[in-house]
Amino acid sequence: MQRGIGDGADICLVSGGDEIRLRSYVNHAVYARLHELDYRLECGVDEGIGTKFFYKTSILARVLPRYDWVVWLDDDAFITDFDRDGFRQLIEQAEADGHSIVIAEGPLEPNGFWSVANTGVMCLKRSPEVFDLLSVMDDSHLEFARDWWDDERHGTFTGGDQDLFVWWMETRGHRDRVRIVEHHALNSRGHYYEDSLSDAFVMHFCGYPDKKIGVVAFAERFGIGQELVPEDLLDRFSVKVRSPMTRPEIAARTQAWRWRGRLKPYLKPVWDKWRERRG
Ligand SMILES: [Mn+2]
Repeated sequence: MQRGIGDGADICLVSGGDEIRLRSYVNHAVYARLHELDYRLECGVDEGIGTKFFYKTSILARVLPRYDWVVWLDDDAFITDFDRDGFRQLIEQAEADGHSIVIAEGPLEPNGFWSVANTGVMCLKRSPEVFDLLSVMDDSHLEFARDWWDDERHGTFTGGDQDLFVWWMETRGHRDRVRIVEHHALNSRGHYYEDSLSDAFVMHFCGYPDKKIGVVAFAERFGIGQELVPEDLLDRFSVKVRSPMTRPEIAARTQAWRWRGRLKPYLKPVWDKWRERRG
């Protein structure tokens, strides 16, 4: 039986990659239970994957046929506003407006990175457009995207699925199927949070050299556990293991993080040169 949009069963949150490295799966699962969405954590290993970004393609190609909509969440994206029924609202709006994809702008990062859209979080409808998108999300199409890319217009080229998304949207005639929302609505960054976890819907830890300590530092800033899930919801959904990173590990990683910060001005020119040579 085909169920209607809005009763929960046909929207699935999906995350994964080739390893479990952060506590985000608890964050995602609790949110999904609370808002009656399905949730899948998938391992994307498959034949012919050259770049780690494309585990995402492999996962989405398997999961999308099973639902009306899937919400992709990178493993470094954590929901911070549990009261907000944000995915469902965006999807209902998209259905009303004839959109097949809802994605957020890639807002300016402290390191100067930005992009037209950020593929760390996106709502995707089971539709011909989205299957077409998945068909170009692989290593073999990256050189087309790179040749076409204009830093001034499109932002930072990252060498992955995000660039392919922008290239696909702008060149394959699907721009009118895509809604690009403002970052607070779907996919934000730490420096855009002021004093509350509900300042934005999802916090995406992109660009952190040590994501684990990035999450812990953000959690401590807001006096919440390492899952970024409110205590009453951890209780309600029977989460037994909480904030597993120990004090000594936090101290050691924080120290390493500080050293990296101190060395960065010296290492950056070397890194830039290496990237340049790589093209
Ligand atoms: Mn990410």
